[in-house]
Amino acid sequence: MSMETTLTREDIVRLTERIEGAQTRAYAIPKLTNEYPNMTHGDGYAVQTELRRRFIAQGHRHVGWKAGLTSKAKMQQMGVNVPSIGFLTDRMARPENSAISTGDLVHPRVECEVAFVTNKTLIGPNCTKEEVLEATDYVLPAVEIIDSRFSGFKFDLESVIADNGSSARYVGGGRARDPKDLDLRTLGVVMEKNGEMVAMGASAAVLGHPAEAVAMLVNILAEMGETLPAGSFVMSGGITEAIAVQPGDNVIARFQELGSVSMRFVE
Ligand code: 0L1
Ligand code: MG
Repeated sequence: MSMETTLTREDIVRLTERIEGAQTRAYAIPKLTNEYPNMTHGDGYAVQTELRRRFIAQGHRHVGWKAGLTSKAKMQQMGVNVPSIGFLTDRMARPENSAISTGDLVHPRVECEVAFVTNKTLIGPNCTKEEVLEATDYVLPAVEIIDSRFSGFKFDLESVIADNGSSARYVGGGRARDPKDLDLRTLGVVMEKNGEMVAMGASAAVLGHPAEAVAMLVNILAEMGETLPAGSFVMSGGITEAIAVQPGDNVIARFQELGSVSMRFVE
């Protein structure tokens, strides 16, 4: 992925303010490329980096990263051929079994993911799946609540990257396991909403192996001049399709070998 940028510093600050407003006050905005049709992926990451800088300056703690658009199905749906990454903070985390408010979200949708917690620094640009597994303290099942801030889901990769990969909330749960004791390619996952199965998949949907997605993330970080520190929490990308949720919905994600993660949604 090229990190070439075209926007001026003023434009990056302007777009960051637009995204920050939409995220923190939960309203939809038009995709950024309507106004900046020549925006690049690098410009999207420049906006995302400025957003991260602002949140950290406001006291949010940066705890890790997420890989997004890591399944062929999602890439096809979006018409893109590269995954994306976004940052995760402590303010986005929600406890397992908790009530999650949708009043401060625009278009909440849930997807099942394997999360990794690292215990060694990972450095790109040639990071491999094997290095990721070697640097993983444990994996755990997780649900990401994504929330695209773009009106009518009309977006493109540049806009999604600037919107921090639609990151909004995440919930970890189940059992923490050493990945050496599991076959991470073949984990089956079922998502239920209000007692009905709404999505299912196998972890190989994520670039063939979820650790590949973490390696890809480390390699994108290298292009941004960054590394993945030990102690990072990393969401490796949706195994199932994203399912819309609304107040009153109860969601449970059941992962083979890893246990389940549940939550309910309220106003
Ligand atoms: O987590 C992800 O796969 C990011 C999805 C970004 C696009 C969307 O909001 O559907
Ligand atoms: Mg995701």
